[in-house]
Amino acid sequence: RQDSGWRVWRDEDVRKTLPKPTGNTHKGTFGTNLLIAGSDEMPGSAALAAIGALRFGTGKLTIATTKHASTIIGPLAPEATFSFDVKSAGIADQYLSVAIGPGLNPDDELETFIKDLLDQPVAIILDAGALSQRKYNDRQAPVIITPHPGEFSRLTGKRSVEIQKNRISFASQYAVENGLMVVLKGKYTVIAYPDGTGVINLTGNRALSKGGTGDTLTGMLLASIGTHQSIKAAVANAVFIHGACANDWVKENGDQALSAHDFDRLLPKICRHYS
Ligand code: NPW
Ligand code: AMP
Ligand code: MG
Repeated sequence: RQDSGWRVWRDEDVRKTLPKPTGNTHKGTFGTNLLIAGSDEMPGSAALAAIGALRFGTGKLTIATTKHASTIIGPLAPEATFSFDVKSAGIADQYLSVAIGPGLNPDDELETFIKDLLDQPVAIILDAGALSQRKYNDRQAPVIITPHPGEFSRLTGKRSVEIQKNRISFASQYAVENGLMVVLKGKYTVIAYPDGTGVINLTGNRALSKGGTGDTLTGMLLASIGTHQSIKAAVANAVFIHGACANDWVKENGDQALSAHDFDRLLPKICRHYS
């Protein structure tokens, strides 16, 4: 309902807010984005996030990962550069936005790194291994968390079934209390903003219920922040277009065969459709 500050994010919202080509741009116009993702065991998570970022408009992408993972990611995303010793200090001088978590082990070392990262004045997207219970002290730069209901259950201590019955109210409460944006994934992804407003996304379908599709969304969000004027629209449009790709896919292929790496082909078509 409009008066509650919540509404559906519609086709016309996307058409209105998706960035239009302007002026004489160069690869640095939209900043360099940093993806901290992937491990020896899960190199694909970083590759799939990289595909999301590169196909959703990132100018330059650096991936902080392991050397082994880089040999797998490189051939799948040759546009990306690598960092093997990323430090949180000074990150805001080098990067426009940071996404962290896909394929990372949620251990103490990672938690310490994230605490330091949260002190830096840079937009941060936290997903997968980077989602844990923690305090978010006052920050000016945005934080976006992207849990599926299982991860949101770990963050809130609430049961998944309870979360699914109260998706909007639980996501909104968490967003307001912690001063961040919550992208609560699943059928009808809920996007809660820290001011208590939010949008509901209706695109997407069960073809997305496959390992890796969330990693691709994280990469898209990373790119989206750099190309949009409004961070609210940036988040909503990434979620909308991600789902719209799956809707387009099922029209011709049904819902069984979609794989996360199909976004490499789907994103150019769907971005063009909405721009
Ligand atoms: P269940 O199974 O329904 O009982 P995890 P993950 C629950 C990386 N990946 N509604 C589910 O409960 C990621 O980036 C790497 C309700 C289960 O308990 C992460 O770093 C890939 N519950 C890491 O793997 C491709 C739901 O949550 C738990 C739910 C782990 O991520 C795959 C599962 O969540 C993957 O992306 C829902 N809609 N969805 C690669 N190729 O490298 C999930 N749950 O334990 O956080 O596992 O999401 O697979
Ligand atoms: P993750 O669980 O992190 O891999 O993320 C899965 C992605 O697929 C999220 O963007 C979900 O919103 C999306 N997704 C999974 N299942 C469905 C579904 N049944 N309908 C719509 N979107 C879905
Ligand atoms: Mg995930």
